[in-house]
Amino acid sequence: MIGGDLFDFWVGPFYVGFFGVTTVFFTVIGVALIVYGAALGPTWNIWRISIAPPDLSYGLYMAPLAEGGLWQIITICATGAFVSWALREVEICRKLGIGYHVPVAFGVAIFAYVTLVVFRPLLLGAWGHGFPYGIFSHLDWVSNVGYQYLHFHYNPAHMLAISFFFTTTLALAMHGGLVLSAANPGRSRTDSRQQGTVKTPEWEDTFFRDVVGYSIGTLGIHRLGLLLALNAAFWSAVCIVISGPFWTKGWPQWWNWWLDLPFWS
Ligand code: 07D
Ligand code: 07D
Repeated sequence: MIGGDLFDFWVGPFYVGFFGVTTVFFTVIGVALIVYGAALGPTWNIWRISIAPPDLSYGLYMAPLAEGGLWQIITICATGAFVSWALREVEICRKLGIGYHVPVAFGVAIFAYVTLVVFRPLLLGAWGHGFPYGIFSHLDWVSNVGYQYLHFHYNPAHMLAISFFFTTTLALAMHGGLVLSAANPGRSRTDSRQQGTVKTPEWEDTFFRDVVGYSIGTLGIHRLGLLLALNAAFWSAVCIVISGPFWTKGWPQWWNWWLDLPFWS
C-alpha cells in the first residue's frame, strides 16, 4: 500500500488511499480546465461545449492554452485520473485478498482511450489526431475519421470489435435472464408444486443442456463474459491504431489482398 497507513481511511463508504487522493487531484484540475475552456468558447450548451486538440501544425509540441494546450493538459489529467482509479481498485483488491480482474478490465478501457489520444497521435506525429472533448464534437470526429478511410466497416479489426460487443450483450442478456429465471421464478404455469420456489444453479445448467446440449457452468459464464468484453475493447484499440499508422488507403481496398492471391491467375 503506497503511503502505508497515511491514506488508509474511508470518507463515508468510499475508500481513499493514496490513489484516491491522486484521482481527486487529477479530476479537480481536469474538470476545472474543461470549465475554463468552456468559458473561453462560444457556448455553454452542454451538448456543444468542445475542447479541441491543437492544430496538426503543432505536431508533437505543446500548444498555447487556448489553441489546444488545454486539451493537452486535460488529456494528462484524464489519463492520470483513470490510471489512479485503476490503481485504487488494485489497492482495494489487495486489502480484500481478491484477484485483480476488475482493475485489469478497466485497464483495457484505459488502453483504448490512451490509444485514441496518445499512441495513435504519437505514431501519426501530431496531437491534433486526438479526439475533441465534447459530447457531440467527439461524434463528429468518429464520423470524419471513419469516412477518411472511405468505409470504416471494412476495417477487419473493427469487424472483430463489433462482433465482440454484440456477443457481449448476447451473453449478458442470456446470463441475466437465466439467473433471474432461477432466482426470481414467479409462479410456475406448468407445475403448481413448484410455485415461486427459488432454484439452484443445477436448474440453470439443466436449462441450457436441454436447449443447446451444453452448459458452460456458473464460473465459466463469468470467464466467458470477461473474455468477450475485454476483446471488444482490445480490438477497438487495434482497429483505430492501424488506421493511419499502418493503413493509409480506404479500408475497402485492404481486401484487395484476396483478389491479388496468386492462384486466381
Ligand atoms: C454507460 C458507464 C457510465 C458512463 C457514462 C459516460 C461523460 C463525460 C465529462 C466528467 C458506456 C459519462 C461521461 C458525459 C463528462 C466529465 C469531465 C458506459 C457507461 C454515461 N466517449 N461515443 C457517448 C465518452 C469515444 C461514441 C456517451 C467518454 C471515442 C459514439 C457519453 C470517452 C469513440 C457515441 C460518451 C468516449 C466514441 C458515444 C455515452 C472517453 C469510440 C454515442 C457513453 C474518455 C469509443 C453516445 C452523444 C456510454 C452518445 C456516446 C462518453 C470516447 C464514440 C457522452 C467518457 C472517441 C458513437 N460517449 N466515444 O454510455 O450518445 O458508455 O453521444 O474515451 O452515440 Mg463516446
Ligand atoms: C475509448 C472509453 C474509455 C473510457 C474510459 C473511462 C469517465 C468518468 C464520470 C460518469 C472503447 C471514462 C470515464 C470520463 C465519467 C462520471 C461521474 C472505450 C473507450 C477510460 N462502429 N468507429 C468503434 C461500431 C462506424 C469509427 C468502437 C458499430 C462507421 C472510428 C466500436 C457501428 C464509422 C472509431 C465501434 C460502427 C465508424 C470507431 C468503439 C455500426 C463512422 C474509433 C468502442 C453498427 C462513419 C472507435 C478505440 C470502443 C475505436 C470505433 C462500433 C460504425 C468509425 C467497435 C457497432 C462506419 C473512427 N466503433 N464506425 O472503442 O475503435 O470503446 O476506438 O454501424 O476510433 Mg465504429
